[in-house]
Amino acid sequence: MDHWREKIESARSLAELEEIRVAIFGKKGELAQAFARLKSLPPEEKPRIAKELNELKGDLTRLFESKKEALQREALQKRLEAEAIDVSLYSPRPVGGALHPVMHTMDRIIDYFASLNFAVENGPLVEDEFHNFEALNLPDYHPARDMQDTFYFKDGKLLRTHTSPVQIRTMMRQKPPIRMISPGAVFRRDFDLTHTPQFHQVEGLVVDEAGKVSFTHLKWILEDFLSTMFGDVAVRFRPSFFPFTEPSAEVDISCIFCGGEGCRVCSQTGWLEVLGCGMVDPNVFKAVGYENVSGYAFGLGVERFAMLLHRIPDLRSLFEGDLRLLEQFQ
Ligand code: 2NM
Repeated sequence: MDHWREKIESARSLAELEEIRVAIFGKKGELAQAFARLKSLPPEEKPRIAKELNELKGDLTRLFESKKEALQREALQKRLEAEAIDVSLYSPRPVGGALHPVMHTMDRIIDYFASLNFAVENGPLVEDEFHNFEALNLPDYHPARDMQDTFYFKDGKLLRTHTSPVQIRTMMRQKPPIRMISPGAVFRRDFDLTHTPQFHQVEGLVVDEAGKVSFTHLKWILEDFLSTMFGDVAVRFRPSFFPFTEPSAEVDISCIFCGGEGCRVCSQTGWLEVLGCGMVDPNVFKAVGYENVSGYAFGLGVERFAMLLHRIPDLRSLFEGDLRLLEQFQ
């Protein structure tokens, strides 16, 4: 029966060993056949041969188990070698992320006002007519409330068209003095070369007892803000109109592309419009229940600031998510 031992010893793989196991130990295997032949032996020989067969079966089983273990160890070793990773090999670094230029610009604007103790306030993107329009002295016949300009929901709610409702909510929640900005996304039904349906604003508001806040303060802070953002530029205030401020002004800086000489970007005027502002209209204070106060407010578009600061010529490139643009702001 030594050929069984040799067979087990000779197995070169677990698959081969399994075939041998079936041939020796299987239901119709050689051991089973040998046990079956016991029946035809003379009775006086049966016990001895049966004992020998049982001992042989035990020996072969032990041999089989140790061969199996050895082959398993070998297979594991082979696999470890095949799948080994050399962690000391060179690998290119993954590309790092970067802030989108609009968010980077927003952060710079927030940093300026936060350094002057302005609180940074947030509010809902889905607003109602009261906070987005009525309280801001935009009566219901005002063209800004038209379906053409505003995204309305079926229930009469709307996507805020500016961040001013955050000022309204802050004033209704707190008492003066107030010194705040509201950065965030706003939405308008407008999509062409110079408009996107979603863009970002930062608006600011300062309110204190009547007489304590004047247009002079507004002029100072916006001039300081604009020279912090754009460096050495001239700043000019032009009379304008907004429903929520009186008096109102639009603010220009001298063109940062031509230095005021006149070029394509500034339409040969030498000036770039960057801000709107004014003294808060008494009707706004009435709507939030404030009496005997005065205040100033201002608002700006973050995309426009980002385009000027980074000299990005096409507004749409800010919204396309093209990695070739974003990689330039690592
Ligand atoms: C602007 C221009 C002028 C403004 C007014 C208010 C509020 F709610 F306090 F009345 N918030 N923002 C404002 C004023 C915004 O953006 C061009």
